[in-house]
Order: sequence, then C-alpha cells, then structure tokens
Amino acid sequence: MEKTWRWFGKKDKITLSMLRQIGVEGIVTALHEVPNGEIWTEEAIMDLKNYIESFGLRWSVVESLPVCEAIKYAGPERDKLIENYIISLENLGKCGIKTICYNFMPVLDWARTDLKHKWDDGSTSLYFDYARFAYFDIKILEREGAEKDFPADIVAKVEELDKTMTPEEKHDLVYTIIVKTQGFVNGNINEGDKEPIKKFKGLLDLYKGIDKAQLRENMKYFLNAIMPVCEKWDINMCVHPDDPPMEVLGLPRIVRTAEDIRWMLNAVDNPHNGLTFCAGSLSAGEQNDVVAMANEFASRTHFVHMRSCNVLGGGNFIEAPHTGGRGHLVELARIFTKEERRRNANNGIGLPMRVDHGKDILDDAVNDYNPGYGFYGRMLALGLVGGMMAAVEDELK
Ligand code: DNO
Repeated sequence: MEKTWRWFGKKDKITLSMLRQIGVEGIVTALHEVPNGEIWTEEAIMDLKNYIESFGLRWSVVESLPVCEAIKYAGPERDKLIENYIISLENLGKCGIKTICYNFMPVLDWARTDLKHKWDDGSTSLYFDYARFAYFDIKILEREGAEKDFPADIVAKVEELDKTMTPEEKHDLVYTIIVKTQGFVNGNINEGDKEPIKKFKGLLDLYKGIDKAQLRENMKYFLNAIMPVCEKWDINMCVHPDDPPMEVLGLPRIVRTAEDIRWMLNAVDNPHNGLTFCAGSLSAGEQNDVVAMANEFASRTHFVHMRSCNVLGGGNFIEAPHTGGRGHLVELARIFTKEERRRNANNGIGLPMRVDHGKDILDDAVNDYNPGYGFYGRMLALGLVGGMMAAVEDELK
C-alpha cells in the first residue's frame, strides 16, 4: 500500500519536508479554505498539487470533498449543489487526482467526548463515553424524546452526572462534540461561531422526517448523479463509514454495518462507487467483524485508514495503539496488500493507506494539533503499520 498522511494544507505545523523524512509517500488533503458547496477550481487544485509535488510527494487522496447537508436531506438546492460537486470532480479529474473520500453522515461528522483520555504511561487517546454523549443530547441539547433513544442504565447515569457536572465541564463537552472535532474537517460549526448550540439544533431540525430509508434514497440519488463524471475521469469515490457506527442524536446513519455497506455498494453497482475502509470507525461498533468486512469489501475499497479501537462495554470505546484493539491491523495489512497486488496485475493502481489518528505522545500534548492528528503519535503509528506492511510483503514473496 502507498504510505499516505493527512496534511491540513500550507498552514499545517507539520510540514511536507518533515513528512518526507519519515517515509510518507503520498498526501491526503483538501482545499480546506473553500466553503462547503463551492466549486474547487482547477487553478486552486493545481496550485496545491504543484506545491505538494515540489517536495517529492504526490497528492494521492482528497479527504474530504464535503457533501452539503442539502444533498443529504434533499433540500430544494440539492441539484445545484450536486452540479457544483460534479464540476469540482471534473476539475480534480483534469488535475489527475482520482481518489475522493467523503461521508454521508447528517450534521455531525465523527464524535468523541474526551480528546485526552489518559493511559497509565502518560500518553492520551481519543475516547467516547456513551453516558456523557447522552448527557449532551438529553440535558444540553434537550432534544425532544432523546431519553427514549438510550437504554435505562444510561439515562440513570445521565441523571447521576447531572448532579455533579460543572458549567466548565458542560462547556468542554459541547466544545468537544460540536466545535473542536468538527471545524477542521469542514464541519458545520467552526471555532468562534456565535451560539453554536442554537446553530447545531437548527441543523438537526433539517432532518425531521428523514429516516434511514429516505437517507439511503438520497445517497443513491447523489451517487447516480456523479457516476458519469467519475467514469469519465476514472475517479474512485470512497465513502467514510459513520464514526462511531451507531445512530446518534435521532439522526439516521447508513454506513455503520456490513449490511449497510453491502446495500450502498449494490445500490449503485459501479466500481467507482467504493469505500474508505476506516478500520478505526468500524472497530468501534461491537456488531462489526472488521476482518470479515475487509475480506468482503476489499475489491471495492479505494482507501484504507489503519486505526483500531477497544470496545469497553456500555457503548464506550477508546482508540487503541495500532498494534492492539479490534481492528486487527496485521490481518488488514495482509488482506489489502493482497488486494493491491491483484489490482496491480490488472491495472497498476496502488491502494493508498494512511494511519488514522495517533495517541498523543511526547510533545504532541503541548502542540495544539487537530484532535487525533498529532505528529509523534502518528509517526509512531506509521512506523508500526509500516513494519506490519514490510512483514506482509516478506511473507508474500
Ligand atoms: C476524523 C475523520 C473524519 C473523516 C470524514 C471523511 O478524524 O476520520 O472527519 O475525515 O468523515 O469525510
């Protein structure tokens, strides 16, 4: 697999020359300054591409070309937004960038409740505490009917928490769930937004009456509309699984399970409609057998995220070191390396892989990196996963 790295553009403190030194081959990035829904021009794409190439690297993957909410909930402006999306794809195709990651999660991209969960050794990981998430939903958003979406023991924990949560803790929880984890991925709420909770509730309202079946229809509509431009430029679309792979905040989520992925690949049965195999997101769901899913979906996987979670019971999970957890990354390295060889025999296209989130170690804690995207932790993870890949290459000789 091609060793890639998520880089947040010229403003990223982690520079391309640093990445060259640690064995990165390809870059995963986006035109982060372009607001969702606007066209990515050929000039802007070429400018960034040339910059990346001037460091001896390749722009391997776009993560993400965001899909606007109105496309997801089928608002009146959806066709215009899809038209813009197609023009952006066309421009990317012209510039030779052909692997595009996106997601179809309503309102909330990934969710965590704690960005600095401590391990005994002093390092920290991202963490999801189901009861705290329920607290946000029931007590802070005060979403109508939210209690009914949680098991009784979680609702009881929420009542307990309510006795002790300080205003600072409440503020941190809101900031973590809807601001800090969202803004940098072109999310809906950005640093400095006034009244983020009000804005967030307004977004949730857009999905009233949209159930799983309707969201699936809307995804199918979107995919059918973009397939011709993907075929024209040999672009592979790869949907990112829902993170975590569960329903949240009363919103439907449709890329959570093997059954969901099977549905979406079959609904638009075109090789350009593919998957980002995010082992981290998938392994956070107890229902998911990650290795079985990798075997089943390898032929439609166009991008791999190597990361692993430990499920802790009661809906909680922690991001594990890359050698541990339910992601079984060694086996995934085997499966996807074999898949890459099969494809190389067919058409010479390599399979890009990035290590996803690392733990925060060493100086990561003092640098204000985007959550999950520290330098040292990811460098260590790349070393670990790179070692797995080298061992697999050796096995397959
Ligand atoms: C978080 C990421 C997600 C992902 C998008 C893809 O760290 O995994 O934000 O990039 O969902 O569209």
